[in-house]
Amino acid sequence: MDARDRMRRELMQRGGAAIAGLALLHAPLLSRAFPTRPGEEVIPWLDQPPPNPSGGVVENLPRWEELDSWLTPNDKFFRVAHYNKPVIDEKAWTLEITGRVRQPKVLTLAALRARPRKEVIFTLECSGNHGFPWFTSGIGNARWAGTPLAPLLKEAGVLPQGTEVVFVGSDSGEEEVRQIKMPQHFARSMSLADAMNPNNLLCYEMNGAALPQPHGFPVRLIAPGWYGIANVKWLRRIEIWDTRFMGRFMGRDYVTIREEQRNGESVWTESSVGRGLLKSVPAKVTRRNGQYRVVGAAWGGRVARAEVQIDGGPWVAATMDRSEQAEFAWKLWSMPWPTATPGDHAITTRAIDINGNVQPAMDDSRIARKRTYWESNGQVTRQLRLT
Ligand SMILES: Nc1nc2c(c(=O)[nH]1)N[C@H]1C(S)=C(S)[C@@H](COP(=O)(O)O)O[C@H]1N2
Ligand SMILES: [Mo]
Repeated sequence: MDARDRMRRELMQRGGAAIAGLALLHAPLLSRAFPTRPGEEVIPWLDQPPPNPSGGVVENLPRWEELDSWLTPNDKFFRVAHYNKPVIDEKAWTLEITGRVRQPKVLTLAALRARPRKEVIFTLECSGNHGFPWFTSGIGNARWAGTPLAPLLKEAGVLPQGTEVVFVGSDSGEEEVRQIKMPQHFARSMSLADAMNPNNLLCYEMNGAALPQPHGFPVRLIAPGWYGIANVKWLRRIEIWDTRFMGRFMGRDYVTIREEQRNGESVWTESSVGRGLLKSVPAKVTRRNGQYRVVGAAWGGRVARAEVQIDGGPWVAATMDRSEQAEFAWKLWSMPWPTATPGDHAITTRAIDINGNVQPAMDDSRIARKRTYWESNGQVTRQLRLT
């Protein structure tokens, strides 16, 4: 973070008035991608995703064309639930911290709420997003609030042999491994070092409201920078283990299989989905007074800029919306399209991070040689017809 970022963040923390003042002084610098401007109409994409066939596992997918705010309202936020969707009575609920600790803990919601409060604005994307034609908007940005996890783990006193932190949800289903059928709760793990990251929250609030039931009421893990799967909802237990955790969502599902070429040799790798990857999309094309513009989002890593390619032409830098920014939040951007002509068009975008890494093209080996659908951060192309 450089000095200007720091200043911008301080201004943001001081609130909207300071930002509004700054926006007036530096209007061209702080050009806003959002919200929709008066008189602006959205041109719908031609390539609409097919209906969601997931049978309730994935719900509430928005259309990208609807994007008109930096924060996603709770009722517009996508949802994923692999097992049941528990409705939890907060009075009967406790969170247990157990396993390889000196001082196991049982915490009520009131006890968690009484602890220091922290907020983070974090864009949560399902790592399956763009893994299927129907699943292309499994992402949302919210202001999450809760209490930091690290001090609680410290108070519990993780023993020297404790290396793995397992987050267990209240939801459960039946799993079969090596012909053994067993009931299992939804669970994901992190190394102790990753779990101790000061950004991780035991989250009880989403955009100023109590965490909604479908998003994990009363408490979920929020792990900024990680794919959705790490953010365990309906939390029930945190277990400290001295072995690796190998549950379904760590070791079987949410696993990326790739065939890599190393010095002319083919090497197959299997890895567990972890941190979010650099990505962007064209969200919508708008028209006002005959003027077109492309609006989009970029996220997953430390995004520096976004570029837009129309009909296979040159890559053109978009204008980043600097009015609203946060370290773990998507960046919105826009680009005027003065040469728009009637007919069919293809719009592709790519994100570039502060180290110059570029979001891979669909034919990049990282994407083309990937055999599973998770971590699909290849460049997205959308189709459009102008009349
Ligand atoms: N307990 C529990 N937590 C869970 C899941 C789940 O099925 N059960 N799904 C995960 C997945 S795959 C994603 S993408 C995110 C989605 O979070 P959301 O439903 O709040 O959008 O929750 C994660 N946490
Ligand atoms: Mo997910």
